Amino acid sequence: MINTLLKRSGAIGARAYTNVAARDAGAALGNWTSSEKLRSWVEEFVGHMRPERVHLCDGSESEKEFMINGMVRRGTLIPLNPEKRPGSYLARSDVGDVARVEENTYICCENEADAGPTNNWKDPAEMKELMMGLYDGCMEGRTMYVVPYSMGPVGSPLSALGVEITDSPYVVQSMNIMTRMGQAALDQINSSEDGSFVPGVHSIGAPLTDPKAEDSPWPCNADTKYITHYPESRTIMSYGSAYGGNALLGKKCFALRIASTMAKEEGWLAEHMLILGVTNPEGVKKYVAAAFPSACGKTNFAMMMPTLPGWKVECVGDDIAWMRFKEDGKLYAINPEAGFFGVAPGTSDATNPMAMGCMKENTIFTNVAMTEDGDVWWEGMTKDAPSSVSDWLRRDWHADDSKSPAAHPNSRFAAPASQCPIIDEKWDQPEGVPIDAIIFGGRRSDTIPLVYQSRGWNHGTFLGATMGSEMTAAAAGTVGKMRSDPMAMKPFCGYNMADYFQHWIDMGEKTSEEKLPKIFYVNWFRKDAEGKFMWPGFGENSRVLKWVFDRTESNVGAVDTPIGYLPDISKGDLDLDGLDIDSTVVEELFAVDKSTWKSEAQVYRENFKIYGDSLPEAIQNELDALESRLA
Ligand code: GTP
Ligand code: SPV
Ligand code: MN
Repeated sequence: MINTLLKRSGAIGARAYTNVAARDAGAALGNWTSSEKLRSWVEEFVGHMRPERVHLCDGSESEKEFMINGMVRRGTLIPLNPEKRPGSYLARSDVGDVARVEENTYICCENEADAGPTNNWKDPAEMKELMMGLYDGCMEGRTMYVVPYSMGPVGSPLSALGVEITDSPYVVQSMNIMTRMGQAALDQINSSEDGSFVPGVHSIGAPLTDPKAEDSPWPCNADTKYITHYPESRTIMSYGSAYGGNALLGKKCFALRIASTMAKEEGWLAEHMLILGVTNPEGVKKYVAAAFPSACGKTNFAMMMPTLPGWKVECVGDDIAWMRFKEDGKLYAINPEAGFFGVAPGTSDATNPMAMGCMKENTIFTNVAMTEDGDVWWEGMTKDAPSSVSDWLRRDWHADDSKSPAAHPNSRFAAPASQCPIIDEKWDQPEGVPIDAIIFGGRRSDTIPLVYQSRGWNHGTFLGATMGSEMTAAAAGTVGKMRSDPMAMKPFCGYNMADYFQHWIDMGEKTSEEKLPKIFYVNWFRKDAEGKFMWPGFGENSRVLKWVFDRTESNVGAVDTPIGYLPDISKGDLDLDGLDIDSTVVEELFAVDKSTWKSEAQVYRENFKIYGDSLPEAIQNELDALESRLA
């Protein structure tokens, strides 16, 4: 107890955290936490996973320094040139561990039907047994880190607490960037009545049984990976991977899969959405949330530099939104994360200067290339590639005879949100921001227009439910393959997708029509016959955002089409001033061809078949109505 008091008052010099031999873990835990639930849970896994040491995290600078030094010594992190990228490091993963593994991701609830047709399911008891088998002695020779964190501002009624056990120091320091990790979150757990938190167990599955053998810079289990969720007990168990959403359990596992089931029970929304603030030239500000599938433009849209004069975008979050209706009848959103885990390739001063600003310092890069002067590089970062770099596979790479990209297509940067040059003043506020518009969007080379508006909340829910997108490198699988990805939640919904649609319909009944956010659909990724993007995208997307902004107050026109409301280009509804674009291209970007759309609707009908009778009537009605408008 004295120890704890001293630590909190900062009286213990450099070492505020606790790092002890495993046999001393029990006593250390007693000093660290008053939560019986936390203590006994950690003790159980110390006994079972048999780490050599146990490290109880406090999220301090001294802890960060200690852990980073250790990772640099082991070759896990390479310090970047401090004159180019102060406080920043490069990590290069194992080739067998480069993205989320959806095939090995499971929702384990009592009834298979509750996981629904879009999730892998296993009986919770069976899966736990399998996981406990894998966890047996899995941390031998390693340190177990215990990581308390808050998703959302510490103490906000919209936030939630978690604790991750892991044997990856890379995961710990990534969590330090991506969440509010450390003492403040632990204090919340200690003072909450039931010590309530979401327990997440994680191991890379690579015990160091031979003390003489050299450790790999990126230890993981190349063959066996399991990412498992137990919504009924609100717990997470992950094994084998140290990459992104597989391992940083606060992100997809908690803030989406577990949180979506909590949200369903408690009447709120946990969504794969960015949140941005947009101010028009008159100084009116609104907030917008947008769901695009992985690697389909959320980070870019969230930090966009509008090309339209007088317009300003500020960033609240780039990946996840937790949203609730408040007493005033409006929907409020918080970003549960504290950092950005962004896609590197394609990010440049031209496409996303604000993201480039976020990662100027204190950033962990993973699987990008390293330049000769100790900085980072990836495809698309500069117009011309440097003549030679060290690629993500640690090989010499030469621009003039390169057969493969220097950076992995799913290479990423992890940077603190507070470093974003256009971070919104309310991003860290416990009360959240009021949402006026929700935008859905996928990566579609054909059919879907640049932007259109739904006819109302239920139709908007239908647009989300029918979202399709071409797959990206964010998940293991075939890049470019079309798949149904409702609301960008196909890989992240912790329960039956059909019930999730119904939950959205029900949410629309919680407030009056005029207070509900207006729902839109966008597609930046239409391609021409040569396979080139037809719309310039990025900052030019401000033209679309302006139309969305003005539509929320009916300040701009639209034309009523069978699929929804589109800007009437002939009447100038979409501001194309100063944009060098062919009028035939614009026409095509907004064409609603009935026969194409009849086939599109047919695809929706096909995709809905997996839900059988559980597809909500309201959604079925929207499909029927679309087809009759197209007839
Ligand atoms: P996750 O972090 O995986 O959830 O991805 P995300 O949705 O945040 O996607 P991100 O903004 O990182 O963009 C992914 C890729 O799409 C990058 O290579 C971008 O350069 C590219 N991209 C983003 N916006 C646009 C756009 O408006 N037009 C085009 N053509 N490409 C874009
Ligand atoms: C995504 O795939 O949507 C991501 C990256 O945001 S990961 O954290 O790996 O899930
Ligand atoms: Mn994402």
